[in-house]
Amino acid sequence: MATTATTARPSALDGFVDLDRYPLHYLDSPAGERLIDECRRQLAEDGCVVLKNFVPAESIERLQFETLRLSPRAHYNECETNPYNADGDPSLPPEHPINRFDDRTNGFVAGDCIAEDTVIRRIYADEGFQRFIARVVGIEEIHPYADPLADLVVNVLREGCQHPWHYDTNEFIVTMLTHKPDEGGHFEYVPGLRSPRSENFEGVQRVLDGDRCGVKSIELELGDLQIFFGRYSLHRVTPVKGERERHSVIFAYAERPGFVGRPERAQRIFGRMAPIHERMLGEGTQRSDGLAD
Ligand SMILES: O=C(O)CCC(=O)C(=O)O
Ligand SMILES: [Fe+2]
Repeated sequence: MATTATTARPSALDGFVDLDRYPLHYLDSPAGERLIDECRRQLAEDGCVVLKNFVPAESIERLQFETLRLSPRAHYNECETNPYNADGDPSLPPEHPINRFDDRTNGFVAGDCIAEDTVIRRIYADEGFQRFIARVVGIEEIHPYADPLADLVVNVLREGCQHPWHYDTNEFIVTMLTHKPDEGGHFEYVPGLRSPRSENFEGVQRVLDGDRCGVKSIELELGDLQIFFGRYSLHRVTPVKGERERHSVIFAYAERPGFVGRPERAQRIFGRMAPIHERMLGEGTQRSDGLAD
């Protein structure tokens, strides 16, 4: 039988992504347009979209095995952070969100440990996937990082690890759960709690004090792809309990080609630098987009 335009598939993702449900390489087809519209609608509505079973059942075992094998290489860093990943302010009262610090201890496996032929790197490198993400988040183009450590990362939460309530520095984050803990490790968020016009410190304080009203919790399954606008939606991952770790893959992209994170950040997150970071240190180069983090 002759292959038609919509059934011909680029081989790199074949079987690793449900391309019937998520036609990444036919975004201009009616099904592709519908998918993008629906994702954009959900993102506009509450800053989060989850593509269920993005990696189909037939590849879940392989996916899970990939990060299980990598997880012993995680570098753990311990820190106390407030929701803004910033310093406290002694002129404000202790209950103010800026002065509310909580433990953020978790592990990261750097991108240079993740081989080309893994499912996760195939997805990361795929141009159809990149175009899809760009369309969904409303950016003309996105580019893989030129940072060999921070481009594709496995975040490992072992027992007791969490991401406390915070806002992200990045506009959007693309993640995939690849290993589930026995208990805990739930992703929770409060859609649109702040805006470019208002920090809404009172609202943040209420959430930190345990107010659950407005908190959404999503039940992620292995192979679900999550796209999240974390700059305005306060969010956390609850502490992991039990021996089974929580693994999630972070697919990091930038609006411009050539992005490399700051050397100090590489040292803190991964416990080491790549040669490009060493060169940046030598040359006194700051982060390529001029942002603080
Ligand atoms: O792993 C996740 O699901 C999200 C973690 C997170 O919020 C972050 O890395 O900023
Ligand atoms: Fe975050």
